[in-house]
Amino acid sequence: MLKGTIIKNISNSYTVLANDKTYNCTPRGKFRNMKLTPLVGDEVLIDEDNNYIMELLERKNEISRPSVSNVDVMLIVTSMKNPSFSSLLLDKEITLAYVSKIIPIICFTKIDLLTDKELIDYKSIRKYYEAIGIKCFANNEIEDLVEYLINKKVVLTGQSGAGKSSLLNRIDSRLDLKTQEISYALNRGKHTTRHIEIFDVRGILFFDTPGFSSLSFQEIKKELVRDAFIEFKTYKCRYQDCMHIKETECGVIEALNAGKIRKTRYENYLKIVGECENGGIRINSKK
Ligand SMILES: Nc1nc2c(ncn2[C@@H]2O[C@H](COP(=O)(O)OP(=O)(O)O)[C@@H](O)[C@H]2O)c(=O)[nH]1
Ligand SMILES: [Mg+2]
Ligand SMILES: [Zn+2]
Repeated sequence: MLKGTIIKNISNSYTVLANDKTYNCTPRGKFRNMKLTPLVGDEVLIDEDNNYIMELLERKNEISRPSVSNVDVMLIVTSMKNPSFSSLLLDKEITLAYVSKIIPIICFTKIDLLTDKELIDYKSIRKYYEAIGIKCFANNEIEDLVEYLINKKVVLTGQSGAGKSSLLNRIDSRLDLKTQEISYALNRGKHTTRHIEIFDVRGILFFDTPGFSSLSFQEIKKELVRDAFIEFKTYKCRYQDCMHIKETECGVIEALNAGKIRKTRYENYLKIVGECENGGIRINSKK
């Protein structure tokens, strides 16, 4: 038996990378009875003589649509202009990453298009996220970014036109990906079958699929969203389960009023919580 990682899946065929070799395997073993479907990103044990996946190891995380597992980093490509910067979109992506137990990092793009005044805003936005512990890069800091991402499994996310394909090209110019396209793909349309694959780009393991297909919070509990606003945890509230909305003696609201929490960030928090499964305001007028 060998331990390996599933790096590709087409219907019931899985490519497993183990000790620098690839094996085309089919699932066997007890997990099949448990209705567990192997995902790209899964750590598995294989019977290398018969090309069987025998065992699925525990996942550290998993996202659906696209279905992948064991994502180390969500690389959020965030344009500062064309398309214009949206703090709400960024905070939604960060929140979904944390809710999915994935570390978000930000790569800002199109800094070169900013006026001096806009540059000041950019610096202050970046400084805030860095201060709360989120790694930030700009797309001209490629070597620092590569150094951080090396040997990690990465999902790229960010709105269309943000500069995802361009970023991959900057990381490795041999990729020569088409830019200005609606969707990016490392394996440009050679295959008609929809499949997911992991590509090694200078030692970074990129899932060839964009991040969250939907930014919906409808099925997410508001407490999880609260916990995803990681800086809120540094403030003490009177109530342990404080949602930092209307409670008295709330350290987060005090920090907000003291200018320690960005106003837009807090407003985004309220908007996102409002979209949650149990986050809306309930009106019990109907009988
Ligand atoms: N000025 C400028 N243009 C950029 C930058 N990054 C990407 N672009 C351009 O923005 C457009 C969209 O980029 P693309 O990589 O296709 O975005 P994607 O949809 O996220 O893959 C293309 O015309 C790129 O050349 C940047 O940092 N500065
Ligand atoms: Mg693209
Ligand atoms: Zn509070």
